[in-house]
This record gives sequence, structure tokens and C-alpha cells, in this order.
Amino acid sequence: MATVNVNNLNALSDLHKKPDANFTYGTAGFRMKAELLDSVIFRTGILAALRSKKLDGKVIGCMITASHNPAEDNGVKLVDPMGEMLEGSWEAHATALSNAESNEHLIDYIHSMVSSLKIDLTKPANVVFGRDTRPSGESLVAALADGLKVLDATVTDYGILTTPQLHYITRCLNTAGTPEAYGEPTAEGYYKKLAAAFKVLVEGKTKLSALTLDCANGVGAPKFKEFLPHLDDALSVKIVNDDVDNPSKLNLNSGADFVKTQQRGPIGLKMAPQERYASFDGDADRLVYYYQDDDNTFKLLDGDKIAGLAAMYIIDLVKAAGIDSISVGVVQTAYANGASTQYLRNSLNVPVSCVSTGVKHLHHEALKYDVGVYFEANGHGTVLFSPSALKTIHSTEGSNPAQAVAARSLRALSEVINQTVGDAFSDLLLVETILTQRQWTPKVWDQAYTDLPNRLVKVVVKDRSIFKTVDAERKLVEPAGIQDAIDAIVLKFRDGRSFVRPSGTEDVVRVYAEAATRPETDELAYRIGGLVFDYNSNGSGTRPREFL
Ligand code: 16G
Ligand code: MG
Repeated sequence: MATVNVNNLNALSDLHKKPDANFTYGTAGFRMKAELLDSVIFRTGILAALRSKKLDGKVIGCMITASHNPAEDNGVKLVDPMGEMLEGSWEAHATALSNAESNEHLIDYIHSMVSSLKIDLTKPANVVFGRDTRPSGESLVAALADGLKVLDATVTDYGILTTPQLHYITRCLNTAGTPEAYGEPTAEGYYKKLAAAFKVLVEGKTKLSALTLDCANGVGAPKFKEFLPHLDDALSVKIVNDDVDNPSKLNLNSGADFVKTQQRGPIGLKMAPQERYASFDGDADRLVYYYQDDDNTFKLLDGDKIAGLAAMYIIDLVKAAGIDSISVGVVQTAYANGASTQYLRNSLNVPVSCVSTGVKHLHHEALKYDVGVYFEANGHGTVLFSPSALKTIHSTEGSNPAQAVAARSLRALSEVINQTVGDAFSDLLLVETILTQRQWTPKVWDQAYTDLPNRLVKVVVKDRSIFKTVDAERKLVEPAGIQDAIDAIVLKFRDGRSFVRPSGTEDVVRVYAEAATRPETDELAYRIGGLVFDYNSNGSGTRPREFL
């Protein structure tokens, strides 16, 4: 059995010593202050090479980004061959490698993986990587490259990219020359594919007024500027918050996360009534829309609204093409607004599943439908077309011109939508397609249903690990008795719904509440927040004042 070249590993690993810290590969990979990441990223390079060898030299992607986090943070996540997130069982290996205390421990763990997973070290390793605009990205890429040298991986540095672009490129590289070939494995290839499909989708329709696009001062700005010329004027976009030269501005008072959590537009953006606005997050895998109503109120069109719009449109197209044997389903999390779930089930008559937070859970569930629409309320999502649905769509010519047009639109839709992961560029083109096709203003889109007021509260507790959930995070089984207490409170509120879950990315417990009116929602959220705090404060800390 081949072994790791220990001298090589020691020499390289000494350049990337582990600090005194504990690391976890979580829902979004490793993510923390950039200054702590050097050894983690070096070791992630080793893991990427092992993963590639395990998969017979298939290309693995590695993205250095911290998404919507502040500029001083960074992170890394791995992309599996078809462009999906790293297989769940390997997350524990990532965590273990990152925490090995010495070079000897590191080598031991690598060898234990090699033997338990039957990895043939003589196989080639192929890894591609990219990064967002964070200044720390450059030195972290160097650490990654060193990690990749440990097992002699063949690497390609794609430079600065959005996260979904790297997912796309990974899939293209692994499918090239096969019947599943996904496209040209370059940013340019990605732009061409999306633009060509979008032009088909809006052909002959009157162009809408310009969309104002907030890029959170992140990688979406330079990349969307590169993309726009490919659209040949099929879409007017005015880009704001595009200052990537001032790193401190990244995600600051702008971007999809800010807009969704603050329920307001980016600071400094002057909004005009009934115009369309959209925000990306810092690595352009999340998208939210919004507008200002005639009475100047701010209206958010979040991931739930995008899912509703997309499902409505796809169901209509499938019917119009005469292929309604294709099943369409929607996947949400517990954070989906109750009104959106009602709309999907009762007005669109589509099956809706609820899964735990985190893209991998949604993606997995969406694969069960012919066409699976999945979105988190925070704007992360996509639409997956199954191989059999694609086959049907591609073989349908339609028995009349209307059917033929609908089938053509479905084909283009499957090309415009990134099949690997939620992609803000793709999702934006999807929304713009539907609004253009229907000639809808954001207000017309918004009229599908009215969101129930909702409130998200963070509770700082002593130990969030004591909170254990079941039923797609909608119920707590531990601590014992707390769920009964929550249920008793919720019962007192009209249209009340609330759930409590430990965050996967922050050391807090999150409380979500919705009810018929804003005051009732706030009261519900704060009462449950207080309950959670009382269960786990152990007398320490101060009970937040708003907790009733
Ligand atoms: C991660 C997830 C995101 C989820 C969020 C929840 C991915 C790529 N990202 O950012 O989908 O909404 O975690 O965070 O899966 P929380 O556990 O702190 O609430
Ligand atoms: Mg993101």
C-alpha cells in the first residue's frame, strides 16, 4: 500500500501550524476569523486530494469564502464532483484533520482514512479552487496550494469567482465528453450558457424597467459586470454597492442577509415606489427582491416568494407543454412563512416538504421530484430537473405551436437555472424571466399571498447543545418538558407558530415566531425567547429585557 511522503508532509505542515483552537466543518464548511484559518485550509487541501483519489481522480472543488460574514472572516468548503456539497460523512474527516494536534497525529489520521475508506494513494488527485474578494483570500489560497502538494494533486486556480460559478465549473469538468456534459468549464462558459438560455426565455417580450441590484460590495459585483455584456441588452440592471476595493464595506449595511434580517433596503439606497430591487450576498449564492409600495412601506420578496413564483410558472409551463405527468414539488424549511406553505399547498396544489436547515438537506429532498423547487426563506435555493424530466422535456415537440413554445421555454429554463447549487445570478434570471413573461410589477408578484408577520430572536445560552430537535427542527425533544411549555404559549396566539433550534453557525439558540399581527408575533417571540433563556441560563447572564 502506498503511504504518504512523511518528509514532504512535515516540511509543508510546519509552514501551517495549528493554532490553539477547535474547528468544526459545519453546514457551510469551515468559517471563522481569517487569521485562524491558515492550518485549516492547508489541511482542507489534503482532504480535497484524498477525496479526489477516493473518487478515482474526479475533480473536487474548493471555495474560499465566508459568504455574508463580515470582511475579517473567511472560510472554505468543498464541492463534490457533480457540483454538490461535500458528502456528509466526510464532514467528520474534515473536522478531525483540522483538529490534529501535531504532524504525527495528522499523518496517523490520513493513514486511518486511507485504510478505512480504501483510498488508493497511487490514483491521481484533481482539485480546482476559487475565492471571493476578501483580502485574506490570497494568502489562504497559498495555504491550500501547499496542502494540495502533500499528495501531489493536479490543481487549477480559477482566481476570483462566485461560489456557484465554482460549483458549475466542477460539474463541467467532471461531465466533459459524457452525455451529461454540463458546459464549458470557465466563467466565460457559464456566462454564455446562462445568457443564451435567458435570451430564449424573454424573446419577443417587452423589456421591463431597470432592476437595481445591490451586490453587497462583494464578488457578485465584478462578476455580474462581466456577465452583463453577454445579455446583449436583454435585461437592464443598475448595479449598486459594487465597491470591492474597500474590503471593510463587504456585506456592510447591504446584501441579501442584511435586507432579509433587517427587513429594509440597503442603507443609502433611495427607493422609488413600484420599482424592482434585488440583493446578492457576499458570494452571490443568495438572492432576495424587494420594492417600496405606494404608501412607502418596504416589501420583501424573499426565498419563499421566489419559490412560489417559480413553482407557479413551472406548473403552468408543464401544463401548457402538455406534459403534466411531470411532478413538481417544493422543499422548504421551518423558516418558510406559514402563508407561503398555505399558498403552495392550497392555491398551487403542489406537494411541499419541510426539511432541516442547510442546503444539503433541501437539495437532497428536492431530488425526489421530477422538478424540485427548493428555497430557504433567506434566499438560497434553486430548481432541480431530474434526468427523466429532462428527457421528457427534450423529447417533447408539442402537438401545436403553443405546446412547442412552452416546451422550448422549459428547456431553456433548465439551462438558465444552475442545477448544482443555489445561484443568485441564475435565480435572478429566473425571476426576471417570469416577470417579463407575465409583464408583472413586483407588487403583482407579491399579491400571490400576504406573509404572516414574523420575528427571529437570538437567545444566548450557556450550552446550546442541550437543545435537541426532531421533525425537521420544528419540535424540541430536549430539554424535557420545554416543547409542552412552548405549545401551551403558542396556543394562545391566532395563527401562532413558533419553533426553537440551536444555530449551526453561531453560538446561539434561534427562536422563530409568526402570528396574525405584528404585536402578537413580537409577544410570542419574546415569550418563547424568555422560556428558552430560563431553561438554560443556570442563573448566569442577564435575561434580555425584551423577554416578557
Ligand atoms: C448555513 C447554510 C444555510 C443556512 C444557514 C443557517 C449552506 C450552504 N448554508 O449558512 O443554508 O440557512 O447555515 O444558519 O448550507 P444557522 O444554523 O446559524 O441558523
Ligand atoms: Mg452565501
